[in-house]
Amino acid sequence: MAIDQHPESIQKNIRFQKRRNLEPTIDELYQGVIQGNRSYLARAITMAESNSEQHFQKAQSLLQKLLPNTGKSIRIGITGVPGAGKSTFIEAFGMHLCNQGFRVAVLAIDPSSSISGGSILGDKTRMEQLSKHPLAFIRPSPTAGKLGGVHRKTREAMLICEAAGYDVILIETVGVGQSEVLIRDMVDFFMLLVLTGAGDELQGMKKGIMELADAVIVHKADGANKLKAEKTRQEYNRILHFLQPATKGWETKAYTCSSLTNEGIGELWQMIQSFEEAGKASGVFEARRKMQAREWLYSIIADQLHYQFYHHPQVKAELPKLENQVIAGEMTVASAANALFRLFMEHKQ
Ligand SMILES: Nc1nc2c(ncn2[C@@H]2O[C@H](COP(=O)(O)OP(=O)(O)OP(=O)(O)O)[C@@H](O)[C@H]2O)c(=O)[nH]1
Ligand SMILES: [Mg+2]
Repeated sequence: MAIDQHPESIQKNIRFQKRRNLEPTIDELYQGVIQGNRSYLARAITMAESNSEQHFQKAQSLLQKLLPNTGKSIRIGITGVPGAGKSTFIEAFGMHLCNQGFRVAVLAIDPSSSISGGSILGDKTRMEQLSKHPLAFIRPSPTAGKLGGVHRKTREAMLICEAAGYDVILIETVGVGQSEVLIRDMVDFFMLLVLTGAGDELQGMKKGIMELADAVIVHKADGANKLKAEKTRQEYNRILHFLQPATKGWETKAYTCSSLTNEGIGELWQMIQSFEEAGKASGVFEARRKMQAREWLYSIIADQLHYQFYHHPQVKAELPKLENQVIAGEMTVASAANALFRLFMEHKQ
């Protein structure tokens, strides 16, 4: 039977079935995302995360269309050493927000994902309730690829979630060096989760990381650990007092909370709301977003240049020889680099 001989509702279904395996158009993705359809949201993010050139172009057209619908959420970054309880905290904090009617998107940045090939973060087992909540959307870390690393992809996923109407974006990243700086550049509010009994650790903790934070959370402040947590909080406050605050006009302080008992979770959300209000009133909030967009542009240019250079056929062919000459002390570093750049410029692709 021809499709137009069926009643209209069935026709629709058949068309849907037929197209189910086809890739949605940019317009379908756009409509789906702004209507908050989770399946389209997930497909749009998958497209932005894809390493295929064709998907990259399509995702860019989609993002361009979505851009006016982005920017309305509060973007919160959460870092801390492995086991600090980041995922458990996101579960408790996210549930607190969802129960107040906020829509919460959870993204993860796993800088090692290009090596391990999978995500160790954003684990749904630690976010059992949240992953089932209709107001929450959880997305594991993308893997790095040739068209930019995990940071570009996470940034774009964040914009797509905003266009889909999510009010709060939580980004989890494991605290191991460089990733904190990169995540700081994409969020409005950045929190560092720490543990108690960190006396020595406190001394050795990199000042740089604490200077990126808008709040230091002494986590797992429950049971026998509660008193210790309070002491640790005071120690952190003493140190923070001497450090440069991350956000102009905002004093970075230490707080305690427990994701098991939920104690302190509500207060943290109130504190973040005060941060947003104060920053919006003073203009600091908007100024940071503008600076982040500007820096993002330069980082994408740098990524692209890096990629183009190292994938340039002549450069690829010559690089090992020149590298050997440099190592053998037969050629200076600068002249080897110059020779490669000449090849890159002369043989434009
Ligand atoms: N007592 C107590 N334990 C907690 C709390 N939050 C997390 N934990 C425990 O700490 C352990 C680590 O928690 P995760 O949430 O997986 O920690 P994480 O920082 O996300 O770890 P990675 O993703 O591996 O970096 C788990 O065994 C949790 O049950 C808390 O508030 N109190
Ligand atoms: Mg985790």
